[in-house]
Amino acid sequence: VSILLATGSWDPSPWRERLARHFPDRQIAVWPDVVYPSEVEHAVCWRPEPGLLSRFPNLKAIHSLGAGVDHLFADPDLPNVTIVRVIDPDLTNRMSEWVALNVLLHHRQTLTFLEQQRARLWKDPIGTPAARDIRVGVMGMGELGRDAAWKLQILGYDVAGWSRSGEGLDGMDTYSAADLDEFLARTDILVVLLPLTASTRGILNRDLFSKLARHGRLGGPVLINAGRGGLQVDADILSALADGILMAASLDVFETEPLPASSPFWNHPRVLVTPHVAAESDAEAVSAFIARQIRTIDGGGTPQGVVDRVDGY
Ligand code: NDP
Ligand code: OXD
Repeated sequence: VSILLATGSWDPSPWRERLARHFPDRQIAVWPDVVYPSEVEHAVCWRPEPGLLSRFPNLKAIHSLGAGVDHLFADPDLPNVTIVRVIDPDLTNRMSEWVALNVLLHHRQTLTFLEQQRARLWKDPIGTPAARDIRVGVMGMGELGRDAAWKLQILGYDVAGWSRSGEGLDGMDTYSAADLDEFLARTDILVVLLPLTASTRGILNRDLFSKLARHGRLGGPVLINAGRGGLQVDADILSALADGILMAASLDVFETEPLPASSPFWNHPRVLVTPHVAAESDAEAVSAFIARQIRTIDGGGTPQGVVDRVDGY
């Protein structure tokens, strides 16, 4: 029985090594070196090429190497089998680190201080507001959003969430999809941890930015997106930054990845760019998670992280 490994542009070696350790009795077939397609029961993938997964007639499950599954739904021939995504404390902690770093970065005006440092400029105190006076809004209160929101609350921020159902964390205001405008109106720093689906594509646009709080303590709203590039309209972020609808942004994801060298984001003084590394999939932790789900499925049980094909996340 084999496990197919198709890692797109990622190096397959660390994944093959870990999966082989978890399943010494199984063949780990690294695409395109698959000898017997009919033996493949599990596919472990990151951005597999469209049409690839339909070639395995006995496939039981597709395992995403990350938390997101939009890369799988991009395949029009995706077989109708169980889809499993990563839910793991290692990944969650990494994302919360990136979110906390970026909320603190904008709250503590680090982009301005970097400019001043480069200019050898020492200025007197500027009246930094307290964390409790900064309203952070977390869009997407799933596995990642809830952990980040909770950690931001511990840092002292005034945190609220937004999710489709309105479910979030006990003791924290969470707005439902219908209350988006109300959520935006109380938000100084918008943290986005949504999945990319038909209903979230392009949601981060000029109209949405213009509904963020206008009189917060930071002097203007800040966008922090580590969800997916397809959630945002890059050109709208740039124009909103140009006319003050947004004051600054931290972006880990972009409409086109890798971000083209010609993108104005690269040297924008009010934007921090990271290359889709907010929460990297650690081969050790993520392989262990996937191995557990493979064993559960093979034993007839229900794995963790099953994706709803209709909702797309
Ligand atoms: P979850 O599925 O656990 O959570 C998704 C959240 O988004 C839920 O709260 C859900 O609402 C909400 N949501 C979905 N659709 C809508 C909608 N139409 N309107 C309002 N809310 C909506 O996902 P995770 O937290 O595990 O991951 C989120 C995303 O983070 C991933 O899909 C991936 O794209 C991205 N990611 C990025 C990484 C990076 O390095 N940049 C790394 C890992 C993940 P409800 O609770 O009501 O279902
Ligand atoms: C993920 C990612 O979805 O790395 O896990 O983007």
